[in-house]
Amino acid sequence: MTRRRDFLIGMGVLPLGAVLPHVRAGEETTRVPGLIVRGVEPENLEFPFESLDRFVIPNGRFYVRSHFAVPRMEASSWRMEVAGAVEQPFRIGLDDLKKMPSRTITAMLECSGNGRVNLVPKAKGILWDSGAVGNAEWTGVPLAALLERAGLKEGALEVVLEGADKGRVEEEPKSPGEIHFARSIPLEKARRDVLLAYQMNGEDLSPEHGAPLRAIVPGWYGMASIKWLGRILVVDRPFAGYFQTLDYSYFERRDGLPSLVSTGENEVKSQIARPARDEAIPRNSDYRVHGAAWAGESEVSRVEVSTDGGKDWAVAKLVGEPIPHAWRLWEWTWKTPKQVGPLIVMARATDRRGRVQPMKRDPDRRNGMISHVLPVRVEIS
Ligand SMILES: Nc1nc2c(c(=O)[nH]1)N[C@H]1C(S)=C(S)[C@@H](COP(=O)(O)O)O[C@H]1N2
Ligand SMILES: [Mo]
Repeated sequence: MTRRRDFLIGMGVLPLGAVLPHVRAGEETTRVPGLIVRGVEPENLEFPFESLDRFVIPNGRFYVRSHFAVPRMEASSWRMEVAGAVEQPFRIGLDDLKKMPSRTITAMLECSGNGRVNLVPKAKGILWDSGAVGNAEWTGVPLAALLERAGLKEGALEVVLEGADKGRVEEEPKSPGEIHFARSIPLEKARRDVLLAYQMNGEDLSPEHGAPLRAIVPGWYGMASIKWLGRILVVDRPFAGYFQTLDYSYFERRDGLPSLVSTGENEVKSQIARPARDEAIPRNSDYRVHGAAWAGESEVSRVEVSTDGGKDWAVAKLVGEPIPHAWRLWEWTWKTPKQVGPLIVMARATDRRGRVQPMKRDPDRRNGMISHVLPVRVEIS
């Protein structure tokens, strides 16, 4: 019955007692055991973050965020176009891409809406809890190699990555009819560390994660990592597409003037896996508080934990070595109090740039970039 509860709560739109068309109550879908269903068409799946137990999330447990239906593409006939402000536009297939020198990186992806369920008042979009985030190994070809081959024209400014998926946004603000999911990245970032990946954790990309080819834009929120790549377009003026302006954007104040900016780099953030919300914790014992932290293009330098609502903070242990653009697991042993009753546990991360996770939500971020410290209520028993 827990699965059914997950569906109902996850969908947020179904009245209690309603049953999804092809998902029967109490039944796990064959494709998604262990993931929380947040949407069926298109399919959106959340990783239950309290189950975090390793550095790399296996493919079958990695969250899925798709705006439109998964485009059906045969890897053998798939071709990607490289065009725009380039000297030599070309099309390339998967076999030729795989002949190019490959690179493997570890990088985390976090959806800009991760944690949205915590926002008050309720914000627009899928009400993710803390599991629209994951860390994986990606293998593919650096975007720089394709740009090099195409040759950039004078004035090239940004690189637009376009997915083969398409559809209409029906609610306001409506899309101009049917559109592809597309985003741009500044040329400098595109050349420095964007990977065009055909493998995830050593396996061919699965359809829901962007087969046959997707971008990985390390250190940036997930929306930049375009799946099902169909076209790479070099442009000589800023791209202002739907998912770059009307969606996935926030207000930045310059000289007191709020100005809309496209969402880019990840904020510094830590998340607690355990204790889970409302977990009962034995009194007067050793308890392992643990989770993961990340810092976009910077590096996590410290994670602290508070068990008294934010008065005192203890420094947690960062596990392993830092890997650029990957998340960092952390842990801390809590000597739990003798006294029973409710308590608030919190974690906060700091990065090498000196950015600290804020205690309060900044409403200028609209419905995304949710990185403030979130309290986890537990029961000492
Ligand atoms: N073509 C395409 N690419 C996309 C999306 C999409 O809907 N279409 N969603 C983006 C968003 S918002 C996120 S958070 C990541 C999620 O990647 P994943 O589904 O592999 O976890 O993909 C991004 N790339
Ligand atoms: Mo996202």
